[in-house]
Amino acid sequence: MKITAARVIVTSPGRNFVTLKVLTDQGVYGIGDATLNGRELAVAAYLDDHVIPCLIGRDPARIEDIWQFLYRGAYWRRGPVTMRAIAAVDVALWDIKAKMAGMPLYQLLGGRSRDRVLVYGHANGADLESTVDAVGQYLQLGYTAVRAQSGIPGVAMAYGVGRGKLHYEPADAALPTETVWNTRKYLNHAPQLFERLRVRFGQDIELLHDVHHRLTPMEAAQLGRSLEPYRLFWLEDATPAENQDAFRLIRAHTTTPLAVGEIFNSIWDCKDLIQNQLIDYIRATVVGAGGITHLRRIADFAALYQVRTGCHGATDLSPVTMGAALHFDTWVPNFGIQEYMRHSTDTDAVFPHDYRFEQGCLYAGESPGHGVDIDEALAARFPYRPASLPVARLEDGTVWNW
Ligand code: EZ4
Ligand code: CO
Repeated sequence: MKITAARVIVTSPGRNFVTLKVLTDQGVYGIGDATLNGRELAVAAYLDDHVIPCLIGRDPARIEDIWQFLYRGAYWRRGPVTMRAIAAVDVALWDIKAKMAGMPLYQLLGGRSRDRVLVYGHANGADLESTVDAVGQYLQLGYTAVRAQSGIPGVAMAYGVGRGKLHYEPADAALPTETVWNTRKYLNHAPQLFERLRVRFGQDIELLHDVHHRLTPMEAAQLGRSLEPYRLFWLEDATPAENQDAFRLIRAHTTTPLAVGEIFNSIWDCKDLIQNQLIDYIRATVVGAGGITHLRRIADFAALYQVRTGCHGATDLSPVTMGAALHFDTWVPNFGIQEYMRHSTDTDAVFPHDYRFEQGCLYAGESPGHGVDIDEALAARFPYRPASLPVARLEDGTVWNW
């Protein structure tokens, strides 16, 4: 069996996606996601100029060998652009292998470890009251786990507050929108949100919160401690993770569970946090961390330390990543939770898929492969539009972590 061609499809059915389609001499093809929010064309060029020419003529069954070739062979290892390109190839090859085997992908990984995949939705509102209402809406839709983010009085455009009810799309302009951040107001406000949520909805639902890298280690420790009465499922990205020792300090001061890793792209980003037991959930995902081949290596390592998975699943991860992630989640023994932001109807139409939502859980489909395709004719009707993630500044003008 040989790879005969591969092409990159860039489409924007509501937001930008980069998709790789790998074709073979047996008529079977595979699909992979290569979307990197705000930097889409860099990955498309990396695939077109440097990866696809190396794929032609190779045996698509040699997934591990092709992964090693693209990773070690580049000499310049890791990085978000390279690793997303590798992920796209890897997921497309797993798709081909599973289609050839006539099996859903989770069967090839080792079979089912659970009946369904617990997901959490994204509730947000401009103020406390509307955020509480938004959480209520998710509960009505059947969710049992909800991430809550609220606008903060005196902070214009706080992280995580969208314009629509079920959608939140931060990449909102061709050039980065500049937002303003105030840590003091946030630290005063966040516990009030979770106090209200527990009063209104009780103790049995799972509540999550994303700090989005905004705090220093000691501020994060204070927040973790002030949220302890509300028993969060996790507190995410409490401080930037380049210096992983920072999490020792947070850990020493709070029992609130910690999640990190949506921007990680290899096991080397995860290693110290995991082996020092500084986190509880690892957020690395199929598209971000080198595909199924590499993510399962991360998950197996995490299992040694009772760290569980919590794959990133925002809307900038295409339905192809969601489909692949659900097969991964169905298999992985140390599963924790899966993030699930609903895609727009246009996105769902461009990417026909067989996963489905029911009662707060997603179910991987049973069709051979990962179960997600791309309608190329429809994709062509939604051309690429430049869209950047925002930038945050403190009130004195200092650039901060968005
Ligand atoms: O802001 O994926 O937990 N989810 C998140 C996301 C990220 C976006 C950035 O592209 O933090 O919503
Ligand atoms: Co996040």
